[in-house]
Amino acid sequence: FGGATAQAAAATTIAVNGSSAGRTFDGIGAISGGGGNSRLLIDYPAAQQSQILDYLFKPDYGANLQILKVEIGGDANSTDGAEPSIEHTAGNVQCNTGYEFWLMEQAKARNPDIKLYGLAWAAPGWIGGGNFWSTDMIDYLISWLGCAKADGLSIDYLGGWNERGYDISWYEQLRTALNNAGYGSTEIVGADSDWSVAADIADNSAFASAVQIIGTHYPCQGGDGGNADTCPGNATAEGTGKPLWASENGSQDMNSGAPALIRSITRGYTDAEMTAYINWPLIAAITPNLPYPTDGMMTASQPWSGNYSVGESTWATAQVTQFTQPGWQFLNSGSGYLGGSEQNGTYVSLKSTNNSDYSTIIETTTATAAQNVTLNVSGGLSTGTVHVWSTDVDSPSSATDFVHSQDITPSNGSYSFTAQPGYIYTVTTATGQGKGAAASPASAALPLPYADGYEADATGSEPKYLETMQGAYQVEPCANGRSGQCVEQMAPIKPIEWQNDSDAFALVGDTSWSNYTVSTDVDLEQAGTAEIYGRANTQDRPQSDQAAYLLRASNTGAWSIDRSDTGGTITTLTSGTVNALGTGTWHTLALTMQGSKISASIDGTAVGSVTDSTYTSGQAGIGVVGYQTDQFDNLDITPGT
Ligand code: 147
Repeated sequence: FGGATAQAAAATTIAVNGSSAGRTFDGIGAISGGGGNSRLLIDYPAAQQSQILDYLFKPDYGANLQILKVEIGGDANSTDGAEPSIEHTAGNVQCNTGYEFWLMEQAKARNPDIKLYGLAWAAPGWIGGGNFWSTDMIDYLISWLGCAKADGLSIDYLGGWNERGYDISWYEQLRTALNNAGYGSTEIVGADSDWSVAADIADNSAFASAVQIIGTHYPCQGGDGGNADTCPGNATAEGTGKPLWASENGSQDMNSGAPALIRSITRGYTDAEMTAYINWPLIAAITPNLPYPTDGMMTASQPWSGNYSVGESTWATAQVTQFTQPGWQFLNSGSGYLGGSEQNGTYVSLKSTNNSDYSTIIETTTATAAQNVTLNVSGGLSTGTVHVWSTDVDSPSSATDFVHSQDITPSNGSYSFTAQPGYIYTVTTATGQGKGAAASPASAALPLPYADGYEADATGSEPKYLETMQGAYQVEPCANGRSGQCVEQMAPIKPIEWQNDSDAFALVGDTSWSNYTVSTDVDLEQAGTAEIYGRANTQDRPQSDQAAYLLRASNTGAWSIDRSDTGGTITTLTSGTVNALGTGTWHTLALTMQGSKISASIDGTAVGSVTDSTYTSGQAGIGVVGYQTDQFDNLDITPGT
């Protein structure tokens, strides 16, 4: 004892050599889609909406995303909702549906260099007679690219079918069709599934020339509950010479998932030569009863209060994106494991296209002790002042997020610093970075009464605050003698699904609502059953697993009060028959929840009542059993006592 008792810290020397080989960096991005996760963002008050978009896209402010991948809506549920198609029925292209074009425009307005990527999860049922891998689907994708183009958006990357494998000849036909339609510069990603596509690309030169990028999902999820301790590479994929992307990864809480996020980026390159990382999802702009309510860069679940929250994932992402650009080059000499062991941490170095600036990103998220890091800069790179930025990503706190902690003057191109465990460090010659300071208002429930006659909503849009879970609910001129605007279920047949089928339904409002009456006018356009939801509570996957009370009413006059559970069962609590409602005429349905009493009325006449105390709070909603194109109007939610 005495003397030098401290254990020598592991030490690493990183050779940041500008002449090193390395792959081209394609960017870090996130996914709006797969699906419905951005839904409430477009309904935010202007000031907070702009702040949220700044945190996501504005350079040198927050996540500074370099790639925005969006869902090409298909009228079917793709995790947290159904995103609307541009073509609910064959031949009727409506470019103004949904929010993804709007979101891409907002991203481009903030960062003209952001890359755009489109991918379908589901598709309208008319396509290919229900066959996704069809010429109809290729034509449909070209229509979607045309809608983007009409908005001034050029789509850099296009995929096939999310996590549903691939059809080689379809991809080849897609390439030809894109070239012929003037989209030769749009690169095709194959196949947004697993690595198996690589073997077919390696074996088949026609397929290889159709697909420009190999995109695989969750390559860094490993077997460790999403902790991304390794990112097993794929030698066949590497051998193709194509860019290799984690074209979806993540599915992590916005705070606790940040260490896995940075490991997936750095280890994605050191272990698997992956040059892009795309996080699922971009944002959780959904109500908290839906699956994955806190995943993404941020949460924004209350357009009525403007409340939002910036996740640690934003700052973990910023540690890479604010210090690089797509087109920079990885330096293999400056990429590896601290102290030679992945457990101590990993690092990657990238140089600018100016061949002078560089950034080295170091993560110590699995380290247990401080380490000494020496960087030796050579090969024509700048030996000027180095700026050190850090985020304590294992113990999130705004005081330790994205801190410019140190400036170092290298001596003969060499310098050292101490890396604490649990951190991300970026050492860089680049400047201009910044940490956004906009602050969210407090959270607050949406007050009752709440009503929507849909007159203020844009025609073709999804009504304010309405979260479509299946099918397509869209504002349209009212039918059958009613003036003004109504909401119509626009998907006339079962879509090509990505997950299971359910009623075509939509939820609205605050999950804390407890005692209230929800009423709506409904016009049955075809024979069948319409429904209203009350106390819509937790939804499990798939969307049919929705806790709620239902009033169902059919054109025949048959009605029931039902309870839908997260196990996916629907139990009839009481039922009866009134005079036929018929089709093409307007009626009013109402469901009242007061304590454990659940009661219903049709056209103002009480029809039934039952006692059930399973669910005590939740949202309202509207729905159709099947895919009738029924209309709804005058949603009215009045508080009980
Ligand atoms: C993804 C879907 O592509 C997303 O739309 C969303 O549903 C997300 C939710 O976690 O799931 O699919 C995954 C596929 C594979 C894994 C995780 C998600 N995986 O292997 O861990």
